[in-house]
Amino acid sequence: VRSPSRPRLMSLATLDPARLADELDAGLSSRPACVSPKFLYDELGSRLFDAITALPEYYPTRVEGRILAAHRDEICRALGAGRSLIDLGAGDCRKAEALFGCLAPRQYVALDISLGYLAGALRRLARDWPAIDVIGLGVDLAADFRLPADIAPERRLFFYPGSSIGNFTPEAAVTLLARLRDQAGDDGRLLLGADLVKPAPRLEAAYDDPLGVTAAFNRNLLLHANRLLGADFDASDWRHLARWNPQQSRIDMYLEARRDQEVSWRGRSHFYPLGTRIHTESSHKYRPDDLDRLLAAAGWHLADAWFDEARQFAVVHARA
Ligand code: AVI
Repeated sequence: VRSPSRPRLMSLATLDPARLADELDAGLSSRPACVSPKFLYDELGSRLFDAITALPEYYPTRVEGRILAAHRDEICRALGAGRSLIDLGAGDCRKAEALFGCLAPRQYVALDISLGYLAGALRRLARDWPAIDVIGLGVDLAADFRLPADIAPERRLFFYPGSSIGNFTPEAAVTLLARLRDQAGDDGRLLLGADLVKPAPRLEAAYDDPLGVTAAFNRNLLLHANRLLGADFDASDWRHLARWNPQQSRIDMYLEARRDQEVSWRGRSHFYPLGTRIHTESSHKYRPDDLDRLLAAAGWHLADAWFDEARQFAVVHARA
């Protein structure tokens, strides 16, 4: 018999450390250097991201929370109770938990690349919500993954809040959403949060805060690389940059070398001249019509959309 205070934790093969290390090695060795934003999320990275969500300049989490709170009953009516709630990039699981009361999920499946960080949040949830079957799954959402058989195949609700879909290129976002559609079943649903286009100064301030929390989040990727690859990056030698890219409708984040430097890992030395940039993340911002097209391209049907008054952020509901 499963103890209610013990969530089940599993990891999919896509989280294999050797495979992740090879991918990071390739990204840091290429010129221009470019790595997947998933490498921002080791345990410390997840904590730093939590701190970002509390910053006055970082509006997405707060605005999305307000939309979810203001339309909670309508959202829950549209989705229907008793589903398997599958939370992508769950982090501290707070956003999903805010919907537990009205969605009454029979199963809660939290997916995250940082399983260690997730485990603490899930232990608390399993204790506080003993009627819900709580499962934690370590997954690389950028990989081709399939949900394990433990997850109920019917009445699935994929919850992807926070505009994390924006951290994928539009093409990769369609691939991920289509993968979800494929595993949703005929009665599956998607509740997706997406950040909307707004003036550049507002966006750049959200990604380059005066306390330097986002800078620490970005630089922590180098500490993660030191651990994963046995590299010897000195994080203080790298400057955080966040720039609005109007052609691609996205914020681009970089680490820029403050001086010429040699960094070694896996028995090889890599030269980064002063000013070299490592592209660490893009955060795409959408227009409401783009979202409609994105969902349709992935085989989903847009059913509802909720916005804040200033139309800064959207929460959309799609049916399979
Ligand atoms: C997780 N993701 C939606 C965040 C974003 O806004 O793109 C990550 C982030 N990067 C810098 N600040 C926050």
